[in-house]
Amino acid sequence: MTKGSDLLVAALENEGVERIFGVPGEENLDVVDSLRKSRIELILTRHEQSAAFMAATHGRLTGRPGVCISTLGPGALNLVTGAAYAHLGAMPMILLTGQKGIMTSRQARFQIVDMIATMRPLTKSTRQIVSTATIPTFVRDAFRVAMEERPGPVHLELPEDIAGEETPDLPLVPPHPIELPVAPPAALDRAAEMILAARRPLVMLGAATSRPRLTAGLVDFVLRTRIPFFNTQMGKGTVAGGHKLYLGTAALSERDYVHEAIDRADLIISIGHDTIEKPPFLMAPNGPQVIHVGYVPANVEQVYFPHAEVIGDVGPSLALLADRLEGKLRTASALAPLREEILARIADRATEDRFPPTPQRIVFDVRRVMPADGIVALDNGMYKIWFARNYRTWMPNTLLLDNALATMGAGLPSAMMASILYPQRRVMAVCGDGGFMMNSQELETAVRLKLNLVVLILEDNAYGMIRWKQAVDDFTDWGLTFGNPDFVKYAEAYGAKGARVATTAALVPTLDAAFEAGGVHLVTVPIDYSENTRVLVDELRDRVPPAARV
Ligand SMILES: Cc1ncc(C[n+]2csc(CCOP(=O)(O)OP(=O)(O)O)c2C)c(N)n1
Ligand SMILES: [Mg+2]
Repeated sequence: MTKGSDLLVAALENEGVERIFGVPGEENLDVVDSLRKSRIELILTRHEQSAAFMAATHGRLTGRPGVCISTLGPGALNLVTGAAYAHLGAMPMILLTGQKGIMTSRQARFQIVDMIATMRPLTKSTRQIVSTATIPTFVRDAFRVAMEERPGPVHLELPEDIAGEETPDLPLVPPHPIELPVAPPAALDRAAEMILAARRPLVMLGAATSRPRLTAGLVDFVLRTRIPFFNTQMGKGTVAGGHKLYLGTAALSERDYVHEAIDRADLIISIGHDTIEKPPFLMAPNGPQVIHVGYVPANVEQVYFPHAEVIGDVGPSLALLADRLEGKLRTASALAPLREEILARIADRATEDRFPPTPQRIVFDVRRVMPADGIVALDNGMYKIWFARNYRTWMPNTLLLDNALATMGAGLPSAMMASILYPQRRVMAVCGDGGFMMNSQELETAVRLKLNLVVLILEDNAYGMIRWKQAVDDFTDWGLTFGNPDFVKYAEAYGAKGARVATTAALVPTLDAAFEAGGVHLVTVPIDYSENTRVLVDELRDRVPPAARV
């Protein structure tokens, strides 16, 4: 005989789970005891929200769900932002929460929140386990649903009495590999015909192209067709940003230099676009034709309504599409000549010496200290636009940013997850002074886990992005500034190392030294945000779309 929690933990082991992140409560104590006897590591965090961000990032980087755990009510409610982060961002994750016993009610309604109802709009599936007999199938199904396209979070609630209930050893359900169907020939023929008829085709790589299973298929498609490409923020890195056909990243929805190419295209092959992202461009009735290539059909939006779709396993479907196109595309590179100018404009002021440094300079310097496989995880703030726009990626999933929920507070936990998964690679979290403080308590977790991690804090003593929007919309500058702790002492109080960058020239050596030394480092640098308005408003306002120019 075993008990419910033993069965749950055995079912998690059966799925290959290696670690669980979270903060247990008394309702999880049976599960904690079962974990103690298992191969699974329990990684305590200092807030449930970070546990969920870490588990979601595990899903994003590996394609296998990360697992997080909390108690009932208050703990479970702390997971909800992480659930939404994974749900909007399409990251496979399992959320396990406790609950009071369901067969008796000895504590009346103390701490009870209806978490099944709470999680319903935030997950792909949410279920209470009401009998030990269902644990093997519920767990297997949870992993299947979480990983299946479009991936996302699944919630399981295990009440205390079911966790502790004696049960015979029940057989587990073995996982099996999943092959997805490829797009049907009729859809491929239709798409090929449209592409062959286009005079100025363009490829867009969207969020779903970051799925770990897809990378090779994308590179092949780009190399075989030689159509220039750009990417959305979350599609960054899927084909190397240094590639001769890379035209840039759509960090804004319009007017940026990359839109020079988008506005001129007569056909966009939109691969893996997920409209959960802030629009990379705005479709209009007289604009380019759009072919949506995806695992799942496109959502139809006011700003995205594709004219044709190629739905199926994206890599193999693209190979079949390339078979129909290779060698027949006479105008494939029509837009490629725009590349030099777009990239030169974007790189403007990247090497300027002024102090505090410009965002462009910070992005440039971070790129210098990160090897090709180094991972930068961004929190949310003004600098995200600059990194999306200016940071060139050479490998998939090396710039982790959230352009879906776009929540503050995820930068440090997602960097920690990357550092756990890839201990040999350089990992840096880049955070604003606002977003960093939303989960800064995890510095303790990072130090305890002996991670190698550099956290770069961009200090403007403000919720800078909102302050900028306030100025752009002609509101009075009011109500969005704050004071900061002494970040160097703050790091030291956690047993991490702290450094303050006092000259622009010191940024690269300080970051390099931090990586060389290993361990957890916090580096703080002030940032000159006057560039936000100078470039993103004034300079781009004058960039008239080419259609209006002729
Ligand atoms: C959890 C959460 N709260 C509020 C916001 C709205 N918001 C977006 S950016 C931002 C300011 C971020 O400030 P900071 O982290 O200091 O970065 P900065 O823009 O100053 O570089 C705010 C409040 C959000 N996206 N997420
Ligand atoms: Mg700030």
